[in-house]
Amino acid sequence: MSRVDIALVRGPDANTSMPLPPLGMLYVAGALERAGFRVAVVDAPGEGLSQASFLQRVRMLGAAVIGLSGMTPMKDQIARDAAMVRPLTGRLVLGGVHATRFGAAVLDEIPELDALVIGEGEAPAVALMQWWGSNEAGPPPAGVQVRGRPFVPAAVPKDLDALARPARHLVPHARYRYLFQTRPGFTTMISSRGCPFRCTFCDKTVSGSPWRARSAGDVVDEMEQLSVDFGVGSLCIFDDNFTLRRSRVVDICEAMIRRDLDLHWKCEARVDGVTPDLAKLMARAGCKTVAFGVESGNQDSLDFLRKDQTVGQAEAAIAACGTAGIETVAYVLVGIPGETPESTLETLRFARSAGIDFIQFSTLSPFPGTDLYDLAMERGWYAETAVTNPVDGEERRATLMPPGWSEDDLARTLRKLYGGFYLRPGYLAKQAVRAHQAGMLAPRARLGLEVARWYLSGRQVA
Ligand code: B12
Ligand code: SF4
Repeated sequence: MSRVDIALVRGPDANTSMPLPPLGMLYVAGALERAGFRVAVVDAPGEGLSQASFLQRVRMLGAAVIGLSGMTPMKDQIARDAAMVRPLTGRLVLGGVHATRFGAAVLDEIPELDALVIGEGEAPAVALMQWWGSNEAGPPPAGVQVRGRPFVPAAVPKDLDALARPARHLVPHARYRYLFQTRPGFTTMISSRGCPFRCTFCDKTVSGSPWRARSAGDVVDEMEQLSVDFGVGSLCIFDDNFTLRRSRVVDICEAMIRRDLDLHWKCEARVDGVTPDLAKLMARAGCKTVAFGVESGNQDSLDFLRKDQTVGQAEAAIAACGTAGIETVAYVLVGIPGETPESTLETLRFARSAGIDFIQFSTLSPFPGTDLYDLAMERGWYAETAVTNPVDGEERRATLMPPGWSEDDLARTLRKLYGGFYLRPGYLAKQAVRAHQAGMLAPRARLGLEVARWYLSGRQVA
């Protein structure tokens, strides 16, 4: 008899030096446990397992079903993992972004798979296990794609408070680390799903446009549980749009202050979502870092990307955080149509003067299902290049290659931007003092080392 009903597994990944908890899988694991299934999670990158010990662990579990997850850029790894674990189980299912975007085609691409879970996976995964348990009586459940059978999409969960919490007890969560972690004991969480904005490059395959949020009470209950039961001191909230409803952010922060939660946290936000008052309150509630999708310091580029935001809003949000004592991270895109390698350096000037603490410059990736991808295909601007940034998890990535740019231009511009932003004596001194005052010298030095290693390796320059 199998020791577990289902094992959700992530195979070794040589490109990920600092893996984060597999949150999507942990949500699915929580739902399966609640439904009475015996579940295990084997996270090779998180546990630092070699391929041999990963396979040994999975074999020992004797799982009737194995579940895999994956994003499109990792599709080769998904296929590798599927081939590796196939002999160790009776059934193999894939969920996550890649399965959701490409549906039945993935079953052709990866013959080892028996089924796909499309979209948010909690309810469909439970229904699939029950369907397999019933010897496939009736049609496949909603949200499940099986070879040669009709597919019916599952309804997206509207009441996120009703979901089981991620089954964090199934992974060695004390081992996870994050570049922007500010204290020992790190994990991630999600307080809302979806985003109503329409940025051309954004892949909303899984959670789509309708924004669904957990109540402030449920979010803060989970935070309290993380702090008390898991010893979490530093938390990253990975919502697409955490600050969309201001009153909910206010309620979350006030409840954190009232309950005296001693948590440091980071969130991702739009630049139109953080005002000076809100930043002050977030700082009082333990917010240490906000990452903004700044994208560009050029308004025409923002309009091209349909960001529905202005350069002025970015300046104001960054200033509001700075005044409140919150560090800012800006995500900035390189190779936007209409910009040239020279004009992109204007964004560098903007970034330096706006007082941003950290920047992640990335090339624009056209993902299937986005408007940018359709445009790239129509105009012949789609390419795959080795131009990555210091924190990219890929060796090659889908890259927009508009007129006026070559792979070499992108690589050189990225290096100039990173060097121009980070290698400033005044900036480095200021950051060192701030990090020291905040007791964050070690984590910040780690971040600096990652960037320096990438910069000095010169691997971007053709
Ligand atoms: C947090 C995050 C990260 C984190 C952590 C990833 C992780 N280990 O979990 C970090 C920062 C490391 C990261 C890195 C990257 N990311 Co990322 N990331 C996200 C983000 C913001 C949230 C993911 C999340 O936790 N969602 C919440 C959970 C609940 O949803 P979920 O993961 O989709 O899981 C649900 C379903 O998919 C399904 N499911 C998932 N797995 C499984 C497995 C089974 C068996 C079943 C049944 C169901 C199932 O059920 C889950 C519960 O409903 C998403 C945007 C988004 N909103 O999804 C982008 C996103 C997934 N990332 C993206 C990309 C491109 C990347 C990178 C490739 C970027 C880069 N160039 O390096 C790297 C890849 C790193 C790697 N090797 O994995 C893209 C994916 C695009 C695509 N078509 O694949 C997204 C969609 C961002 C975007 N809008 O463009 N990412
Ligand atoms: S980039 Fe951000 S604001 Fe734009 S659609 Fe995606 S999640 Fe929403």
